[in-house]
Amino acid sequence: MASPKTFRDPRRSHLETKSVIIAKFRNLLEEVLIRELSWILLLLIVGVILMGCGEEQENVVKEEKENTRPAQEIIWEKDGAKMVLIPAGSFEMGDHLDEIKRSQPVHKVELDAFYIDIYEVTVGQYKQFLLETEHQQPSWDWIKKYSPMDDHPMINVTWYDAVAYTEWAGKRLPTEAQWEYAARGGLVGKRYPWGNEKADGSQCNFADKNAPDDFFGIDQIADDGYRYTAPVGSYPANGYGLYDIAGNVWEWCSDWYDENYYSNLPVKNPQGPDFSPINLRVLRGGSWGNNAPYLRVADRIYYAPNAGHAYRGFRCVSGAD
Ligand SMILES: [Ca+2]
Ligand SMILES: [Ca+2]
Repeated sequence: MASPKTFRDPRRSHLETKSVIIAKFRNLLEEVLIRELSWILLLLIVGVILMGCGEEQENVVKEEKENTRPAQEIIWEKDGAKMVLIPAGSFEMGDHLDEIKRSQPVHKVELDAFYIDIYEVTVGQYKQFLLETEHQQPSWDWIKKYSPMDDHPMINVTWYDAVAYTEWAGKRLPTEAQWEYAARGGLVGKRYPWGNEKADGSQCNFADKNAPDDFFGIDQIADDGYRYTAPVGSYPANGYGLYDIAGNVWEWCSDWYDENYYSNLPVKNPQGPDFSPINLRVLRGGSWGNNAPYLRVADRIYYAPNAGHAYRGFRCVSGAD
């Protein structure tokens, strides 16, 4: 018996061929897509890894930069003084407001960064200096009257006493320019470390209503709470975190005094004149025994370097490197 002849519908055959072609095309497309997607995925993974490494690298560089930056506040090991970093910069030194002849002309000064004591040197710190050296003892009975406790500012120091202390501690007296730059606390052209407001007893210790009656120019209304010196840090700090920069005790600077120096000084890190025609050293900031005009950041007075007084003390600076 003859096998039945297979009939093949030509239309079906055409359809099958078409299906095969579509299937093959789909497979090819899938292969291509998978291959391309794999590449894209691989590239994405590599990108993420590289970005991560970049961030890590950036963080390392950032950390290194931060580690090489000087600390903002330090404790000076020798005398235990807290010091704050005053950033490098420039300012207009001198009197903008009151025509103080000895503080003019106003002139631009540029300074490197430096550290400065946030408090005046205290009686306690000065006692430690005396314990470790053979420096001459002061008259303690007299000092106790004005600065009775260890946390009061050291007084009755001559410029030479102050320099001897800085040499023992490994520091220096501030230059007049450093003192004024630090005293301004970042304010520009203001009268006092806190701004232009009149001293009322809340900002610092000066010759207020508590001062001895025979003092000249006492402010009979202001009340700062102290007849003589106050413990250091009893009033608000200025913009750089410095206390008692105005008032409490006058602060010796390293500079000789010359009334013409402001007309003839270098812009960068001025160190004061080479000598004083009248053999005087600069003091800054006013004291418990002075009225408000002496508290001005631009004002400057001067005394013989061997002249101590109950109004006079100091604070120290150090380089930032
Ligand atoms: Ca006072
Ligand atoms: Ca002071």
